[in-house]
Amino acid sequence: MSSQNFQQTIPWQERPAGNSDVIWRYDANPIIPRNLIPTSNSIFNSAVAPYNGTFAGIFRCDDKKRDLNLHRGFSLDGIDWKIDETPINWQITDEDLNRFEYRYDPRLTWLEDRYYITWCNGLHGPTIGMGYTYDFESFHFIENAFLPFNRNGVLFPRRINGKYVMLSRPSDNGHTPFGNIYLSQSPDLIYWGEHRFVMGTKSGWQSTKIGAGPIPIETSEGWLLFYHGVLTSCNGFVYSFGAALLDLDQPWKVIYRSAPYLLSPQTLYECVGDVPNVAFPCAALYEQSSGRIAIYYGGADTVTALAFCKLDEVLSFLKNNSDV
Ligand code: BMA
Repeated sequence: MSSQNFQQTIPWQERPAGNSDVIWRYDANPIIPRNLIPTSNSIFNSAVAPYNGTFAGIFRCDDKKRDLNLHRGFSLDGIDWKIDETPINWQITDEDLNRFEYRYDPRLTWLEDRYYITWCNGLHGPTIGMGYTYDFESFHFIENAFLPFNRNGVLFPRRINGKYVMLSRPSDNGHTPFGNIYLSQSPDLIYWGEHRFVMGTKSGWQSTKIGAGPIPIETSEGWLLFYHGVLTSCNGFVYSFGAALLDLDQPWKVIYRSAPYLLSPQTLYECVGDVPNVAFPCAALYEQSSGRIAIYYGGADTVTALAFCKLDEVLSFLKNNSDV
């Protein structure tokens, strides 16, 4: 287990009768409506983690001025969330870094002795901001990991061969029409280097760009990574997600990669919203004892939804449907 005090049951619902999908949706989706807090225009692409027998989360809340920022939330069951009305107040000691342009698409992981948060941080263009908290009360900014332009920074939940490891997706300053997943390594979570290419675009649902989603899940066969893939239709981008299995010791090596998507925007809350046709995962809870996985994803850049799968079924799907 990569998380602290992980004893609680993760959200779960059995696969509906007659459904043979590897990933199925929670039947009461979306779990977080766009207006859960009075100031929000939308709450989506957010991250959660087990915390002291409950769950804590870092939520992307776009407000009614359309500022993009991160808010803290808590939940007893991982489904019913209380989210702060005001954004997280980061403690930032370096004046040069203490300028707010935007913060969005957080990822959250327990790593060694605290919770780390990475997000797309606007500072002269999108880059990867990093911070930490011990208690979800005070939040400390560390640094921007990379130069702009970059998005989808996802930390591994432990060091690999002594180094911290992060996936990211170098990009541009707009609605990037390209993008591959890279990996970077660091001795101290500040200086990042030894960059490696992990995987690039392919045909169909992942033909325009791809980006890492939730924190990778460690399994005996490799790191299970859910990632989003984008197709450009005549009506704009379509964001689906699939999965890959990365080598445990050299995680830039891809062992399997799903040729078909695992979930694509098909329901009303995925197809209709501020940005139509988006299913964008940023967090997954894994329960080792049962093999259950609960995936949190944003619907249409508007709401937060939940989906479920089982580790052994995802792995066997990957083995039988892989195109690396
Ligand atoms: C990406 C990010 C995501 C968003 C997606 C679809 O570039 O900005 O936050 O969900 O576009 O608009």
